[in-house]
Amino acid sequence: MPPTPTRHRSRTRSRRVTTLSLSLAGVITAGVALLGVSFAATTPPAAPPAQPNPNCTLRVPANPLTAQGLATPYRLTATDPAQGACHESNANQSAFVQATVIDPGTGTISVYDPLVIDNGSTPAAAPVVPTLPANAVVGIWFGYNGNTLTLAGHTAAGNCVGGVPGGQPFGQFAYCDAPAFFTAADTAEGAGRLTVPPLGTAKDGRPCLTTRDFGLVDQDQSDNVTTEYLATTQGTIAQKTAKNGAALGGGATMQPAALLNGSDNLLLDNFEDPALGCTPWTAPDLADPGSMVTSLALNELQAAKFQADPVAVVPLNDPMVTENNQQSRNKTNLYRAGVDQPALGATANGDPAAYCTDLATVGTRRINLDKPFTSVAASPQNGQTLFDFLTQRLAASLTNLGCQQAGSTPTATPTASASASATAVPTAMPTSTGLPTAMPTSSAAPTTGSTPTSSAAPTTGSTPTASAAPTTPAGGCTPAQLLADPGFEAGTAPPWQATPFVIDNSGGEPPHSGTWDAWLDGYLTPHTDTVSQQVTIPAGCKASLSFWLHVNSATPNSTADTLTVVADSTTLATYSDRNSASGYQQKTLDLSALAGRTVTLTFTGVEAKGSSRVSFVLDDTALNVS
Ligand SMILES: [Ca+2]
Ligand SMILES: [Ca+2]
Repeated sequence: MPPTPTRHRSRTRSRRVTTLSLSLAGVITAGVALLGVSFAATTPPAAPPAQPNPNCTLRVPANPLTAQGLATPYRLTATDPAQGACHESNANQSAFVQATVIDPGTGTISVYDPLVIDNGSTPAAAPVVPTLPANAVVGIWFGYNGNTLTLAGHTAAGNCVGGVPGGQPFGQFAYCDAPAFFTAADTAEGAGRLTVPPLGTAKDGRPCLTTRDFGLVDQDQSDNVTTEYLATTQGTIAQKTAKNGAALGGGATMQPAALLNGSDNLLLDNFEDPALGCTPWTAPDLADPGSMVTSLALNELQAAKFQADPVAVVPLNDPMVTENNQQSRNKTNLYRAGVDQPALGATANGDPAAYCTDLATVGTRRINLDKPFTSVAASPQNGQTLFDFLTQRLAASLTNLGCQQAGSTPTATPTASASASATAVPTAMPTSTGLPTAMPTSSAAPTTGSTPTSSAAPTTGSTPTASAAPTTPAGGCTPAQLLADPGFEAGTAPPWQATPFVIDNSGGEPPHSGTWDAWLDGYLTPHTDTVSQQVTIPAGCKASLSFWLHVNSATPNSTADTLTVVADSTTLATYSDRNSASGYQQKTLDLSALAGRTVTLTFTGVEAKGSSRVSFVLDDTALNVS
């Protein structure tokens, strides 16, 4: 894909979104500021600049894969000192290191989080020297709260990879000897020495999430780590251990919260799992006896073994694997090798459009499915529910991945859907505090008048006119279209009555025209959605109900999942998986027998199997009388 100005802008923006939304920077900086005021008289902390240098370099110590190397602090410096200093205690600049260790003889896995300190400083407490098993295989992963972390120092000794040699770094991510770790883990598992624990079942009845579930991933999946550090108000850093927590005296000299790395892994292990009643896989912390901790490597091992289709693996348009905003197969494969993902091939081919489609459909529906749990759960963003956080993160990811340009799903009207999704995504963003049900009502309204009226009228006009013209009832009937908001462009109910998330502008299932459609089901779990409207059909009229239907089923030969059209209790039509098609098809039903009655028209979508996904999507309805 050739680079475009839009892609360049989105790349920059994606970094900001990732950092801002996931780093907990707000929480921590607020706390630092408070303490800074309280202790200003005695301990003047170096106030972080308003715009801290977002690009820092981490110096890898000697022999990084040995016990002594793990216990030697990594040193943070500015990549370009002219852009300002880098301070590990500044939550916007913090870099994080996480090692995971396997004993190939026993298959035992443990975790060790090496320390990061400012270059030229000393740790708040000396790192614990871990005891490693004989022949231990050590993988190291990095995360970063700024934009671009560059590795320097003894990178060759650690087989460290931060990007294509001589090219741009991945950004917030790097690793040392990760492929060797995963190979050793796979070998141990194959030999029965290592058992990867199953995912368990979430409160929503679905398997617990993994870092390769489209319900969790964002534009740069499988990035960053779950490492936490303790920081003093003087800016010195220590490993987060029980001993250090006690020895350093708690609140008196410590920053009030640990330094955290905004990451997909942290989101999964610390927020999604607790909200959904799931438990992340943990292993002993070699720096903190008795403590069990999570790690990126554990997450990826579990995802590799248990994530069901569709499996999210790093796509070619992930901003961390592009090079000068161009896709790079080499860089994509390097990244994937560091997180135990298959190289590009016939499967897992990195197709941006497929990734966009799965993110928009599977991702949207899982987030909606989990709303009862995530809307009452904490998120990494202070004052924001987990549901709101996930909704905005998904919308930003679709934008940052250029999913509109990629054309996520073939539709009858590609131009309309492209512009529709483009407007839909940013609209959802500003609703940070409000409940998501209210989402883009206001901004969607202007579209309503123009688009649906003009586009819906001609389409629907043709069919009924032909049949109605020859026989005008003797009593006379004023021709009219009776349904309110026939293209769902109001973006809300009423005039339609609908179950949650049916009236949708996520672009996950693109509309037939305009920005909105009625998207029933698509949850990959047994689920029923309805959308209905009451209408009075005048006596003496012939009546014709038409609508555009898109059925998207993973099992197109099945008849288990159904969409029924009912007028009060009279079933007018039933569709099923067998009506699957790549785009919309217009359906027309004769309602003349209902003349003189007031009835409620109800579309009911039943996702019955739950073992395979089905979506029924409606748009541009019309009830024409004549
Ligand atoms: Ca990410
Ligand atoms: Ca529409």
